Amino acid sequence: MRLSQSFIPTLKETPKEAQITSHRLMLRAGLVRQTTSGIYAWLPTGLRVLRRISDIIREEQDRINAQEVLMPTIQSADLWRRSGRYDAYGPEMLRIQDRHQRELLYGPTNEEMITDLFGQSVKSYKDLPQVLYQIQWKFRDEVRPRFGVMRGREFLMKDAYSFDVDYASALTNYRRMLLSYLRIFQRLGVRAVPMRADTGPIGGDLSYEFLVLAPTGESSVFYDSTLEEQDWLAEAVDFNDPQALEEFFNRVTVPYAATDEVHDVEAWKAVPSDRKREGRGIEVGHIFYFSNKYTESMGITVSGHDGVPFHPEMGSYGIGVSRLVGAIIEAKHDENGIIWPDSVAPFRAVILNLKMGDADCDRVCECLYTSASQQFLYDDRSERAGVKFADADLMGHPWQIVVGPRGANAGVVELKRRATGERREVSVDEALTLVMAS
Ligand code: P5A
Repeated sequence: MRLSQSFIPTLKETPKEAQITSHRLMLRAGLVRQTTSGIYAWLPTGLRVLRRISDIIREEQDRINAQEVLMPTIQSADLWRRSGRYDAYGPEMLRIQDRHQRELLYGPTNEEMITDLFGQSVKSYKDLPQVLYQIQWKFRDEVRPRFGVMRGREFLMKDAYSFDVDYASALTNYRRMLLSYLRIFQRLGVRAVPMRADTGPIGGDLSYEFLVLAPTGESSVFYDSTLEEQDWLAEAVDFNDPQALEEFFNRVTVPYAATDEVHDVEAWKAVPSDRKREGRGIEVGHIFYFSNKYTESMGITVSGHDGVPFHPEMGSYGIGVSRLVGAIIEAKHDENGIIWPDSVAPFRAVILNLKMGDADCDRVCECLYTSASQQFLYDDRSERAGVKFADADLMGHPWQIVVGPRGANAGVVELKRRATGERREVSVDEALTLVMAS
């Protein structure tokens, strides 16, 4: 994309309404704009990040054989009356009436809808297990929307739902999902620690939250530092082997880690003091096992191997996709701006033309740009070098390819790595190879 023609409205001033770094940087880098309280429009760069996060989530969910669906955002109130949650959900639910005075709502989550869809189509234990997921907008009329996309009212969630014949197989799906989540967050370039948590309005009796550690997080957390050091991608756990999953789950969830809501002071005492970590975290994922809470209340049965109907066991598994954009920035920034991990960056690199109109600069830049124009941002504005450097740091592209007249004449560019600040002079070809390999 050519910056001179793009819609990336960066701001020089720090917006007054933004209280935390990620919110400030998202507005300044032109990723989002608020349209009304707690509701955001995603501009081209922000949308690219949202898509890259979604793509990684999809790959990892597909890997464990979860199947993608897309459910509507608008749901009928009757569906929620069947589970008994219509009244229980309270003022966080946005309730709507259509022209025929039928009661509808903007879905805050989809347990009811997926349970109903499942019940319409699955009649026998032979069709189990099933794991379905979607990436779809949700609405929760939060009392205090704040911190930008971190606690919005409309937000993008990946929500998955599992259906199983019995407790043992439900637990296997739950553990599989936990492993999938650990892989997802690591691929997104952040450390998310799994912690025992409260279940809230979703219900059930087994629940883990995934928290990105950051001082601006809304949750207080207590955890054993060994959890920070794991390389989950290096784990060769076979997703299809229930025993391997159980062994893995036990290994991961034994070290102490809990949010303040379920903090166990006695268990905390047993953690060696040099490994005790207390701090704050941003909840980026939450997984639940709730047995047959929804299948039972909504009257959904399938026939068992003995012919006797039963209510399938369920779990649900959420990731805050739009919140993650904020959480990644909270974890990855410096005083100059965002530092995107390669895996989610909106562009692989920015090309900085330090002297627009100089024949050598223009030629080298065009040559670089046309080699992968969809993945590069080309700063072809007639701005001072200082402005271009500042904007590049603010926007956080993993690489900056700096093209000045003297170097360009000799076929040389300066390559800067945003995360480390390291700079080196390389040939145009070498620059391309390094950038494309990361
Ligand atoms: C799990 C999937 C659920 O709703 N039902 C379907 C379950 N869980 S949850 O914990 O309530 O939400 C899942 C994740 O969504 C993100 N999230 C939010 N993100 C931005 N703004 C909000 N107001 C908001 N509320 C929840 C969180 O990351 C949460 O873990």
